[in-house]
Amino acid sequence: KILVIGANGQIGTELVVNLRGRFGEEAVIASDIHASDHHLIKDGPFELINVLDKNALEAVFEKHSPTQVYLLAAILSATGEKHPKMAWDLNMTGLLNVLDLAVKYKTNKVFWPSSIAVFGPHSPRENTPQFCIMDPNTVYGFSKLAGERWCEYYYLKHGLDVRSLRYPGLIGWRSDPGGGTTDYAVNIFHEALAHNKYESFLSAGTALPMMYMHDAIRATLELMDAPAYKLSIRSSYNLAGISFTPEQLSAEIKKHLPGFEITYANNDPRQAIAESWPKSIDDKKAQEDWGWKIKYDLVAMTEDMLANLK
Ligand code: VAH
Repeated sequence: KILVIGANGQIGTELVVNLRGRFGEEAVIASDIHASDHHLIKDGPFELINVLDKNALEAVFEKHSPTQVYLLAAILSATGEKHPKMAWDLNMTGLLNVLDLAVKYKTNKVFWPSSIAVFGPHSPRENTPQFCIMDPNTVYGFSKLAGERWCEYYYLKHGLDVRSLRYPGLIGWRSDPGGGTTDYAVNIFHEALAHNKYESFLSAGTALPMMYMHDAIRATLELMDAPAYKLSIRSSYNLAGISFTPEQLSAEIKKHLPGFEITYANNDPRQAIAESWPKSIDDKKAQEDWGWKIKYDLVAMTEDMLANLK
């Protein structure tokens, strides 16, 4: 059995759909703090879980003895700045509860997402390497950095096979993002199709590392399938996708929707968050260790998003 915690989220929904497609619906238990209303999820096995309620979480481990656990529950960058203590508590205590129970119940493999948000203003901003100065200044960012340290610690001290990816901003059509700084790159498609215009909360030239959801899910499953001896990173792997600005994304959308107009808000708090992050990532380690290779570029992603959202 595979347990996906945070199944109602942007990544969790996609993971449940893909894992059920691969292992069968009954083998994948979706869970979240609220019941799911997503048409692709709601009919399969589901458990209500609050990752902060360790006893209730343990009861689910007891009941299902999951062989794999994917922990996607988290508060993202923008929301985390509005509720810093809640973000720290959910992101950290939730992870520690899962790591503890995974050791206790001998879970074979655990997946936990980190983010390019672990880098900060003094990290190199172009082709940011796997190892460098990391001074994240968002609660989300340093909760993910601390989480990476805990994951490596549980691997080294308890032999727990926990694996992680530093996701870029993720863009998909099946599920909506929530509370992130990169969400503009999803919202823009919905607004373009509905109103032929979009006001971006990030400025025109703000480059960020991004990735199409299909590539992010494939990277996750390829990492989880990789033989353990191949993995030299037990904190979290850099994962590079496409790097683009709101201006470049809107130009690509305009090729399909010629009348589309983008405008730019100013002094949105997410601008400062975006400017503390890398513009592009070096994922040489993922390429070397487990053969990572991106498939979707900006052109292919834009085509596929519009085709599926139309
Ligand atoms: C966020 N989507 O914006 C997340 C992600 C790299 C960005 O961590 O907070």
